[in-house]
Amino acid sequence: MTFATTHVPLLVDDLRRARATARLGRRIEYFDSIDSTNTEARRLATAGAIEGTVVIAETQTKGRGRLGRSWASPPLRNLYLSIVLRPPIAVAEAAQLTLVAGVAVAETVRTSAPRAAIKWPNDVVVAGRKLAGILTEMEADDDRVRFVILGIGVNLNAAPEDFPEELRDKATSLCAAAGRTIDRCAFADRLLSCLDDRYGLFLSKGFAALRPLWEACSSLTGRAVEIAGAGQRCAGIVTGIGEDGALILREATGRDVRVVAGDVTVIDGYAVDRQPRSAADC
Ligand code: BT5
Repeated sequence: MTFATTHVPLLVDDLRRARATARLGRRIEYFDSIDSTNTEARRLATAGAIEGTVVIAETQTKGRGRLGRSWASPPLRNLYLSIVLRPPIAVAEAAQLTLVAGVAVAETVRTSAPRAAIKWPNDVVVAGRKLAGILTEMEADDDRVRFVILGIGVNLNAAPEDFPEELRDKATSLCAAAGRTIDRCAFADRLLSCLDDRYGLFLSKGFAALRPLWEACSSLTGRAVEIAGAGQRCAGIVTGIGEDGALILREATGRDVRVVAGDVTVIDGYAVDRQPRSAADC
């Protein structure tokens, strides 16, 4: 695979035109460089930004993952965006938006890389290497969500040497998986369209309606895993996902446990090589 050596800025005005009448992307704020698109989107949301406001940057100096981890953001190669959502849902349902976004990212990536799959809760991987990550942050009034910031990072045209040394054998890009350079503007438009559709389904019918789509993209069902999170560790075979988005594990004792957050390690290796079970229709 030969990676492009020159990279040009995203054609944001084309993206703005394409998204002008859509729910997600009707306002797009674009930055050459920013600390974190999630931080900027949160600032805009606090100041009253409408649902569907999108922040995109060519690079981030403090791109964030979960739990204070960092997100490598080499300039001009990839997609770093955050979306302001104002769903009329309870706080307990907000984590399901990570799964909704996972479906949209996986379905969009699969149009170029059919082997891509979701690794619960917030990764999209190809053959065990991370191609995309999702960071969902929330503000609430009592039990109701005030806004959610959905941050999505997708490695599109990064070559291995664009990543820090320690990520080179863990990360991949869509360019590497698909064997061709990816048009970042067209990808962003397709991703936002797909997410708009899946988010609409979530709002009208709840996560239960998205569950089959999520299951069709999951890399974990049937696999032996270990999950560490919230100070505890459990292990078992993944049997699926609940209607509330919890991962369901069957322990060696035969008992089913529901896991709502954590980091998954696949015990039987990473040979994820599945064809999609349902065609992406975005
Ligand atoms: C995530 O966290 O995967 C969420 C990443 C969200 C990034 C987006 S970019 C736009 C928006 N603005 C932000 O500031 N963030 C969001 P987590 O599951 O905690 O995974 C973080 C781990 O992924 C790191 O500790 C690394 O091991 C790995 N990693 C970091 N950068 C990566 C990259 N570019 N590609 C693949 N893996 C990466």
